[in-house]
Amino acid sequence: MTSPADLSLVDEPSDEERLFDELIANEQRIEPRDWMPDAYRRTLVRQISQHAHSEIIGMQPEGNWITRAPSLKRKAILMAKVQDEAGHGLYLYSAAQTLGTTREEMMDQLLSGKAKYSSIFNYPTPTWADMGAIGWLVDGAAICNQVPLCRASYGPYGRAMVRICKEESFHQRQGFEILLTLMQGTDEQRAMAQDAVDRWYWPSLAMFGPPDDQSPNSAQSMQWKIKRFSNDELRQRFVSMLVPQAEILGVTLPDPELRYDEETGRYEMGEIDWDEFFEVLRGNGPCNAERIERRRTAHEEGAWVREAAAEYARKQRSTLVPGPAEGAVA
Ligand code: BYC
Repeated sequence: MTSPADLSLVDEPSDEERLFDELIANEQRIEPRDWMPDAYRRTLVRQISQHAHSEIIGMQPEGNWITRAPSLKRKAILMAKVQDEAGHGLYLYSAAQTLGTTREEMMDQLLSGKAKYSSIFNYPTPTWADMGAIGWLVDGAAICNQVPLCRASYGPYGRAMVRICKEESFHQRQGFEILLTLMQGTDEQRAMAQDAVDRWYWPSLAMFGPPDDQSPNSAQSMQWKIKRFSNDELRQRFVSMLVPQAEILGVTLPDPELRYDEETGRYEMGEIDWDEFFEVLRGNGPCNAERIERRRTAHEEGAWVREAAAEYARKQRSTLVPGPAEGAVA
């Protein structure tokens, strides 16, 4: 029979756990070699790898417009933006690798459909104005969500986010500027901009994830200080950022129920179509199949690059100048 003394031993946190809890409580960072609970590690790998996949898949809707952007300057800007997204994916895969998961494992999970990536990238980009709406709304949502992640308790993730957020700010401005230019153009251009905003507004609100009462991971992630704000709090912050910017642009946000409540100091909004969101997560969005197929093909066609890079690294290692202890010449 277990005595009360034995039970108290079972419940007692280990020294490692105590140190981990202390670091979190004191706003200090957890680093790759520190002890961490398995669930903390798993949560980080899940979130960081999903984030990395989102950046990589997120290159497709815009990559689609590089050759068709309306001027050389706009092509160059868009190309730089898409390259930034590749870079963000790489910082994030590297951060996830510090937790003991290989790049190959993460890529397999993406290509087999096991890993999620952001719902937003399963929508099509039929017009040039979509580049404006993605920058303004999607990168705008990304900034709201990601600035607090710069303070995430896991060091490599937080540090990667600092650089990513700086670049996201530029992305958001370039999107805003595309829409502003269109809104100062012809009736047709204004209609194109409004149509893109109509199509991207709701999916960009859904990007923040399910409502707080249906978000299974939020409470624990906030306790671990990976997430600093809940999905609904960030969505609210995003809408309050958009309203004055929409006025400057002269576009209408497509939510007839949107209004500021003086009493609560919050925006009241219409209902997001969560059935649509969960369908997209199940792989049934307008572009899910196309996005994964494109990534799979790119991965297969890029095999020779990975092989060449691995061979180059092997050769570099084998021709390394020996250190003084092994090869010092008198
Ligand atoms: N799409 O308990 P919850 C970018 C999943 S890249 C798909 O609230 P959590 C950009 C969620 O994963 C933008 N799935 O989860 C790139 C969970 O499923 P699992 C990407 C979603 O993790 C290129 C389940 O729903 N940003 O900006 O606490 C060009 C329950 O959710 C989504 C990031 O990845 C979604 N929208 O909170 C332009 C930011 N939402 O994993 C722009 C980092 C939720 O249990 N990630 N799910 O099977 C985060 O901040 C958090 O992971 C989330 C979700 C707020 C997204």
